[in-house]
Formats: sequence, C-alpha cells, structure tokens
Amino acid sequence: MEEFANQIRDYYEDPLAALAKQFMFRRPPTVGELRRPAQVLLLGNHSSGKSTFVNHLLGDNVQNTGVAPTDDGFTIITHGATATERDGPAVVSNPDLPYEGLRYFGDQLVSHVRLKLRPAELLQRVTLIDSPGMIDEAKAENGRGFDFPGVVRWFAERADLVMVFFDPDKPGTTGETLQVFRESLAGIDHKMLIILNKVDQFQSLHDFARAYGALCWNLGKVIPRKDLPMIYNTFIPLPDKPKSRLPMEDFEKARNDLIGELRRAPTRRMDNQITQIQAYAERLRLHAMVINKAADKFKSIRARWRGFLLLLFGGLGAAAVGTGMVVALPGIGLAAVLAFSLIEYIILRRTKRRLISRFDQIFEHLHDQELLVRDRADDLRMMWEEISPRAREIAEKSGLQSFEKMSWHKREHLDELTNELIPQLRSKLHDAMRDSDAPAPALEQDRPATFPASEPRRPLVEGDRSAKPKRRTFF
Ligand SMILES: Nc1nc2c(ncn2[C@@H]2O[C@H](COP(=O)(O)OP(=O)(O)OP(=O)(O)O)[C@@H](O)[C@H]2O)c(=O)[nH]1
Ligand SMILES: [Mg+2]
Repeated sequence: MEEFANQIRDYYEDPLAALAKQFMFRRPPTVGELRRPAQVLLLGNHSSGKSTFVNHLLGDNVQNTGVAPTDDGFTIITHGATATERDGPAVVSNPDLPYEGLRYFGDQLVSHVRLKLRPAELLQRVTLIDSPGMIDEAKAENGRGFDFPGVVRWFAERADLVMVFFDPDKPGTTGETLQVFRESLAGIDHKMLIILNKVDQFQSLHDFARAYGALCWNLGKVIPRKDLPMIYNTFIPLPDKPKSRLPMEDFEKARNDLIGELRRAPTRRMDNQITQIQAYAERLRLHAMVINKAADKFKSIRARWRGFLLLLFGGLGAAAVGTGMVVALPGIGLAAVLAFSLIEYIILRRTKRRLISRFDQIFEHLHDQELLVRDRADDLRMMWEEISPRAREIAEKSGLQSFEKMSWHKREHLDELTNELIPQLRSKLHDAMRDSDAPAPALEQDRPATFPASEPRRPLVEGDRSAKPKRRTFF
C-alpha cells in the first residue's frame, strides 16, 4: 500500500500542485490528509448497537452502551500508545489532526466531539468514528444544537467506509435516519454498508422477515438505486442477552464478513484516494484548459489592439516628423494615451467579461471530440457544471491577463495522468487486491463466540498492549 500512497503523493506534487497554483484551483490534499489512516464512520438509530460493535471490535469497553440514547456526540477512536482522551476544542485546534474543518460547525458541535486513543492494533490502520444515535426529527430539531446532517456529511465524505446500523425496533423508520440518507449520504452509497443488527432478538423467522422487509421498503424510499445494497443481518454476542431460537450460523458469518470489510478499509482508502486524485485531476484539467484558452484569446485580442494603436500612433508620429509638423507631436501623444486608456479600461474589460460569459462555449469547443461520446459527455458536462462557477469567479477577480500560458509539455503530462497513469495505478491496485484476496482474518475464530462471564475480555484484534507500536502512527 505504501507504494501506491507514494505514487499518489508524487502525482499531486508534480504536475497537479503547480498547475493548481498557476490556475488558482483549490489546493490538493495535504500530506497529513493523505497519510492519515483509513476512517470508518458508524451511523445508525439510537440503541442499534454501534458502540457495542466498537467495543466488540476492540475487545474493550471503550464506549458506553445502553438501551436509552447513550451517545450524543461524535467519538473519534484512534491509535495511541496509551489510553487517553481529548476533548473537542483540543481536537479541532490541532493542525496535526485532520479535524480542523469541524470548527466551522460551531462551538455546540465542538463540545460534542471527543478523541479516544487506544493501543489496539486495528486502530493503527483504521480510525473508528462512533456517532450519536439518530432519533425522531422533532426531538432532533429541538435537541442537537448543531447541523447534524451537515456534520454527518462532513465525516462521511472523508470516511472510507460508512456503516449504517438498524435494529429490529426501528428498521429505518426514524425520521432523522431518512433525513441523513437524503441529505448526508447522497452520492456516497459506494462506501456504505447497511447492517440489520441485533438479529438475535428475533424468535421467529416471521419476525425477522417482517423487520427485513420493512428495512428494505424504507431504504428503497431513500436510496435512489434500482437494486438495494446488500444488508448484513447480524448481531453481537453478548453474555447477558437471551438466545434466539433461530439458527445463528449465517448471522455469525455476516458478522465476520462485516469485520473483514472493516479490516479491508485501508485498501478501500487507497482505492478512494485514486478516485479522489482522478476526480481532482480531471476537474483541474477542465478548469485550467478553459481559463488557459480564454486567457490566450484575451491576450491575443489585447496584443492586436496594442499593435494597431502602436502602428497608428507610430505612423502618425513619423508622418508628423517627416512633414515637419513637430507641433502636432504632443497632441498625437495625448491622443495615444487616451486611446490606450480607452482600450485598456473599456474595450478590454468588456472583452474579458464577454470571454468569461462564453466559458461554456469554450468548454464545448475544447472538448468537441470527447463530447461526441455520450457517456463521457454526461460526465464531462456534470464536472464542468460543478466547477464552472468558481472558474468564472477566479477569472473575474484576477483578470485573464494574469494567467501564465499552460505549456504544451504540462498539458501533455496532465492528459497522460488522467487518461493513462491514474487508471493504470487503479488497475495495479486491483491486481494487488486480487493477489492478496485471501479472506480477511476471521477475528471471530480467535476468541470464543461469547465472553465467559468469569474470563476477562480479550482484544478481538490481537496486539500486545504493553509493547510499543511497531509502526509510527499518524497521531
Ligand atoms: N440482543 C442484542 N443486544 C444488543 C446488540 N448490540 C447491542 N445490544 C444492546 O443494545 C443496547 C444499545 O447498544 P449501544 O451499543 O449502546 O447502541 P448505540 O447504537 O451505540 O446507541 P446510541 O449511542 O444511543 O446511539 C445495549 O443495551 C446493548 O447491550 C445485539 O447484537 N444483540
Ligand atoms: Mg453509542
């Protein structure tokens, strides 16, 4: 994975960062952001078992659990040599941590963020984010005091895996859950796993089928897909809970699969990073090419005007000298200054505005070949719609004359990156994933299915807690 991470970093450094600077595009992600471990966000209605799942993974009571709504904030659980905790203000003001952006959601949210450091081995590669349980809309509006769907979107966009928990009592019926699906998780269903948890509470197949059907029905309303995503039907073995009469093997297997997916999050992270760099490079390419073309046109119009005026007034000056009418020279000079000012401040400004208003045509013209292919056309147009307002704003504010021309070599390099190098990197990653497609360590086999009351809990993710971590971690 290191090899892929380095390659991605190199591509950002050269050519993307320099081009982004040249055309005032948004900056590429920082090295810190690129190096942070994979993130898994746990969402779900209250009491659906998110915190219990975290504790199960880490083999430790890291999070409080309970039947009443327990968590009212976001807990970031990551690796640290010793078990420590930090509160929200310390987390969002630490530039070494990738959570500074949360500050913009206000103090109320910041006071609802916690960072827990634990020495579990799993956390060296994956950071877990436990979230407040989702409740009914009415209660949420009165109670949260911060933009809950917005914060969920913030975390979900940065997460490599989003696990959404449901339980038999509330199979997708909580108002806030539906709102979060519509507002926060739209467009990111490729990294979402749906879990119907606590299936050990069902005593009959009939009850299970009803809850499963209700969940599918509710999801169908909020996930705009023809097919429903896979649902992991599972439970967490707890010693104090009554046993179900249903056969549990399939549900146990689903739990192993789920944990396997979670352990594969670093690979997913790499895949997501490749998607991210591809998206970044393609958008930067559109932005830079359109501005470059407009700037080029602007400069050539300006050069023509200047050439024309130089010729005109140079000619008039020469004629005045040649015919001995030297007295006319100051007048010609004044007229030249006026003409230059008129061109600079009125005509060229209008030209700039006209060119900026024609960005859409420039885009269409530049991509006429590519736009003939329908799938590609939709893709390109969507991207252009997304970035064009910012491209216009930048061109307005900084003036087209300030952009240095994109060299042929840079353009070739950018094309090669988006069309060949990044797709090649992705197929190399997929090859590597296939080669190492041995099933993820089945953690469940490492331990008994339930915790014997007398035995202390053993971490599911094995690791010598007293030993120093082998790898230097991000935190
Ligand atoms: N029977 C059974 N009970 C479970 C399971 N998972 C969790 N529980 C119980 O459900 C209750 C709620 O679990 P939590 O882990 O606190 O749920 P949560 O989703 O974190 O809840 P909030 O923090 O309020 O959002 C606790 O009493 C757990 O013991 C499960 O798989 N089966
Ligand atoms: Mg909880």
